[in-house]
Amino acid sequence: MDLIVTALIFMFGFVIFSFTSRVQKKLKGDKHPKCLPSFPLIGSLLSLKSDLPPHLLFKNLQKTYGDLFSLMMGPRYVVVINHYQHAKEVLVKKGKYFAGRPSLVTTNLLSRDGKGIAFANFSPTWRFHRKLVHTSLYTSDNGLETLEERICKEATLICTMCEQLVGSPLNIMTEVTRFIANVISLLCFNSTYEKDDPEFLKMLEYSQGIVDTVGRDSLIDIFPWRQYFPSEDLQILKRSIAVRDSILVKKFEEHKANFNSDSIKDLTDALLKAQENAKNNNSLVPGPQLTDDHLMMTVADIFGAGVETTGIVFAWTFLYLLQHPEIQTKIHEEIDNNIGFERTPKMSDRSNLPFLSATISETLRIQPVSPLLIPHLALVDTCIGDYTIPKGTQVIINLWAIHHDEKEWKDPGTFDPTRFLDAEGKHIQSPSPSFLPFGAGPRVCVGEALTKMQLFLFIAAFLQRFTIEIPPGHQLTDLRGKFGIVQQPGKFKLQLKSRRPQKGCGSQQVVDSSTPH
Ligand code: STR
Repeated sequence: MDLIVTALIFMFGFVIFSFTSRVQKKLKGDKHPKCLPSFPLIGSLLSLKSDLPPHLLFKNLQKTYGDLFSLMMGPRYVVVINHYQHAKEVLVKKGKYFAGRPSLVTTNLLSRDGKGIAFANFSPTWRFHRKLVHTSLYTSDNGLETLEERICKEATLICTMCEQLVGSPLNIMTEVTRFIANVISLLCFNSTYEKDDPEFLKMLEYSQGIVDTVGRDSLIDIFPWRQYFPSEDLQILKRSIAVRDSILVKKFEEHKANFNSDSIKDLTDALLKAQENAKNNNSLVPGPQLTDDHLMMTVADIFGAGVETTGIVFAWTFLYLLQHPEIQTKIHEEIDNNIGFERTPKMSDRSNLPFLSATISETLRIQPVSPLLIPHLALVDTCIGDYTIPKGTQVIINLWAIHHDEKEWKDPGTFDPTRFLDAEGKHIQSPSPSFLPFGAGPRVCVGEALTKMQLFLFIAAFLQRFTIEIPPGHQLTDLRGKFGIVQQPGKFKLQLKSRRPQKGCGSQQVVDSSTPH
């Protein structure tokens, strides 16, 4: 065994060495980014060893190596971008050149070798699936409720459920996540989960397993040969994927059995319809791939993204409001003055609630959901600024550094929604170009509009009815979060206080906050 490992190490050492020198040869004579010290076989691993999570480490390295620097992730040549100008060049200006995705062991396992949307390489199939998703999410020409109506319904349900939780310290996210997940479940599968639904609990567990292990540049992704040796992470990932697949296949088969092309109710139906159209259209030209595997991976990405993003922003917003009660009071005043207690907030209220919108933007700035985005890949020989970038270079955008750039944001570590307000108190979408919470360009988040709508409607409906407080005797959870493909906050407890309607302000029954249930 030892002999085999040694032989393998030498073999890979040779491959890595020849790759490194190939990259360096290509770069010779051109201006290339400063590279972290790098050695054959291990690349720059020694410089990357740190207690800090990668986004903070990269931000620190920026001081020594500049806004844009490179490193060797084992055999892979990686460029790290810490400034918005370079980020915009990669994402927007040269978006097509950098629209690839590196092929990683963990993301390949998750996406059945790069199918779906999030981790699929740039291709006509990828583009087609993305378009289908976009149309299915945002057009409702089938007599179903509009997206806004569906979200409002779930938001009202959350609030009604929370009325029963007023008074005692609780981990609110366990309850709230189901309503947030139900919106994406409706859109993907036209179904929702009830409290304590075993499938829902299974889904949360596998999803956490995936977030903990996928695309984190773990040793398995850096040294693909490690997948052939025992690894706990890989086991967790494989087990989580198996559970996901059992749920996914069941839903997919049910949809196939009940499919009716005249009644498209959700994303799965829409994808099946595209598959049927492609079958009926016996074109000689090969079209985008629409195998069952392709369809399932697309739904799995959208569902996974829907579950693992909006809830996280919701939780971060709660944490910052607990830290800044004065901000919560301002939002309450804004809601009271513009909506009152009689009706559920709507999207058309957004322009009247600039402080709430600014608070959401500030949360997305200070705690970007995906601090390093999903890595990009250069599809051609190209450049960033005057730096030469060879085809095959992996590009990591450090969104954290961009959102915490001291030159663009005063005291970037301070939570201050007023930076997103103009002199008249109106919400500014982006006071600095150094703000890209959903990425940009061809690979911009396909759920951006949906997420923004959910955040506004959920948070407005929630704060209309409740005040959140740190339970007596509890400490505020630290705000560092847990690094991963998404940055999750730590678990925390809060206490809900029901808000009493002001005198003469409608008949809605509101529970007195001071009487715990
Ligand atoms: C969460 C866990 C899961 O079950 C499936 C996925 C696949 C899509 C991923 C999602 C993940 C995490 C959030 C991602 C999303 C695609 C886009 C989104 C990475 C791993 C973001 O970029 C924030």
